[in-house]
Amino acid sequence: MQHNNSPIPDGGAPTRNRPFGLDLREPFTHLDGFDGHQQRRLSALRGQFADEESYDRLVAGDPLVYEVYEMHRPKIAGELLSGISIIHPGQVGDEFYMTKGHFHTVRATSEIYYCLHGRGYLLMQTEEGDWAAEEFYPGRVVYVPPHWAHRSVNTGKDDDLVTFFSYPANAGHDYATIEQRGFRKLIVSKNGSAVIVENPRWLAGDGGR
Ligand code: S6P
Ligand code: ZN
Repeated sequence: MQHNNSPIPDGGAPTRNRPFGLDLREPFTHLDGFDGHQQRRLSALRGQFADEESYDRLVAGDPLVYEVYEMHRPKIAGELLSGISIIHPGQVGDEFYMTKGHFHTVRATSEIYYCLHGRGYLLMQTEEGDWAAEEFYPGRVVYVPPHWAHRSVNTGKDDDLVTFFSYPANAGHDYATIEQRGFRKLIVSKNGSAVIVENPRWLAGDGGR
């Protein structure tokens, strides 16, 4: 394995300028090949869970909800960003742990996910209110077309949901639209199963019109 690390013009972080490979194998606990590691705790998801009473109770301990390992590349068209998302198991009320969810700032950019471990869904929606939920299980690929917001949801009882993702490096992240409007659907536990229900607090957008 040959890595030629040199400064990159847009951020100064070292990057690899030669082809390289990475092993992604169980257990997904030592992801040394990645450059960045972010952790998101429950406090980062304020306003996103339907059961506010349960949220307020749980946020006092601020549990770790998910982690993202990233491979740094210049954030320019032609490059790809990729990494691993690990959503830990848990619920707020009857709603499963999930990511914040976002649109790409450059709406015309897509993304691809590959599930390595666990069970869950990729919940998606357009600004016009169309929605979709694609299941995650090991070996499953999910494609997010341009213009679709996306949020990963871990429906496993005790298990992490682990996915590999890749998307155009110039995509950017628009979190504000989802923070303000929410997702149209919630994924909740009902009698031991994961079910998709309406989000009563979802604010339909105008599709930018
Ligand atoms: C980025 C891609 C993933 C998410 C990650 C965490 O475009 O979709 O890397 O960033 O799954 O989700 P979020 O919504 O907190 O960025
Ligand atoms: Zn994305």
